[in-house]
Amino acid sequence: MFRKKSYGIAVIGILLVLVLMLMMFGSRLFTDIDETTQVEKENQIVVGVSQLGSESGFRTANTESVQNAFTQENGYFLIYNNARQRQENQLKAIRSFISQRVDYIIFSPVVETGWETVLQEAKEAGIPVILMDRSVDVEDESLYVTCVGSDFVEEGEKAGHWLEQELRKRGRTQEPVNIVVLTGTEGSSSQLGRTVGFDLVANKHENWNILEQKCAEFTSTRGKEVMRGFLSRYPDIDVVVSQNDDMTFGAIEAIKESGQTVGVNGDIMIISFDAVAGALEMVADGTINVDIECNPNQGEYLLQVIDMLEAGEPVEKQYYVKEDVFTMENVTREILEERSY
Ligand code: GYE
Repeated sequence: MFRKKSYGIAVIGILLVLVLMLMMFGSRLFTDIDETTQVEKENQIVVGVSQLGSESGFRTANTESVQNAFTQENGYFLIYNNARQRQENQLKAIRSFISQRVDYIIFSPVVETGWETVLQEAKEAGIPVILMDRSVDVEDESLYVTCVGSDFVEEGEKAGHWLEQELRKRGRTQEPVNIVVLTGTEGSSSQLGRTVGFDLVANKHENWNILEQKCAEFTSTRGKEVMRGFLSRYPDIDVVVSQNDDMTFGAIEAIKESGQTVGVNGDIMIISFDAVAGALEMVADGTINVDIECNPNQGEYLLQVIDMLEAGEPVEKQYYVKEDVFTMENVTREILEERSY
């Protein structure tokens, strides 16, 4: 009896100890998981990205590049906003990033002017701002940390230099050459820079007549409309300079519908910018004479810049991405197959 009783008490005792242990370790276990998630969150770098819109193939690729870079696996928490071409939407997005106290703000400004106030607000909140693709026109350059993008003036010059060489080859250095220009979003860095760059070369040639420059908003639909207008006003256009591929696609449609031909063996030479996959195919088959590349893969560069800032290293005020010039001569099958955008 006595032995049985003590046996029963021992079992109850062991059970009690077990329950107690489970409670202790169990709760420790849960606390640990909670703490780990908390710590993980705290370790993530929160980045607010204000993209200007989704007007072009370049833009889609640029957005993808950013989204592929700022992933949870890379240690980031990305808050992404698409401003649909409106500066006021970008201002709103940036202000919301500030109120959420993000660690970094990255944005691609739709136009260059009108950013002082919001950038000042970001600065006062101690949030570093990184510009992507396009730049801003501000007196106080300390309002942003750095800019990762393209040298648009150089891109414009590359277009001019290609035309110089081509006209020399064709022996057309004296007779008039009629040029129309489809420009991108007015006041954007890419429109301003490409215009300045091309004009720098054009001004050296008395026989180059720029008949008209007109904004087609970097979109295919507007490109077609504006090109139709050019064709109705000018019967003998020799060259179309189109500041991006999307406008070029529209412009080529308009030219073909008018009964004229384009490209290497056509009536009208086509100079384009961006070099997205669809346009490179057209370079390869001679529809587009030359495409000045604008590299949208900026996510990797932005990661590097933030790594440097996190390590307390100094960064430069401007980083230019690597870019090429494509003509029928250098667009290989390999390049076409590798093109991811
Ligand atoms: O060329 C165009 C776009 O700013 C470089 O914007 C960018 C331009 C690009 O939408 O396609």
